[in-house]
Amino acid sequence: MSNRIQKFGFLATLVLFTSLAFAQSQAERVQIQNPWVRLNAPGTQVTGAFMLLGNPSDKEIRLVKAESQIAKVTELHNHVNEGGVMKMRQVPLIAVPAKGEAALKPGSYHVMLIDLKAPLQEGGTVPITLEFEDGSTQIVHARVTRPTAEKHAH
Ligand SMILES: [Cu+2]
Repeated sequence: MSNRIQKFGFLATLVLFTSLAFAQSQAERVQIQNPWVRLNAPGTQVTGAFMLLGNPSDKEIRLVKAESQIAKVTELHNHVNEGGVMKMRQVPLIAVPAKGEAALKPGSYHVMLIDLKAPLQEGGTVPITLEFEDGSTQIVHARVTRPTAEKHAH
């Protein structure tokens, strides 16, 4: 076998493995548990959405965008501690590590829903479209839930 054919065989194998690794989109690989939206406080037009993002695959998944028809603006946020004061910051992405998970929860990462177009109904669901780094999307239906005492204020 000539050197050239060996090289071709190696490259073909490489391409095969690469295409297998990318066969599933990030939206197909992510596993979403318990999506919920905080019932917004009376008189406010902003709230947060929370969920657990699981990644059973061996490649990182990156959530890069969220959209919802119920809000004019939807952003990805985190809470950061600035000199002892917790503040919200917009983040460009939320990474879900390979064989790991990312928790969107009060006081941490969340989907921020700004300028709500209609009042939320407790027990109802809100559709949120999640977009991942590869452009794939998944719609989650987040349950509108009244915040309890331990889910401290936004
Ligand atoms: Cu926020």
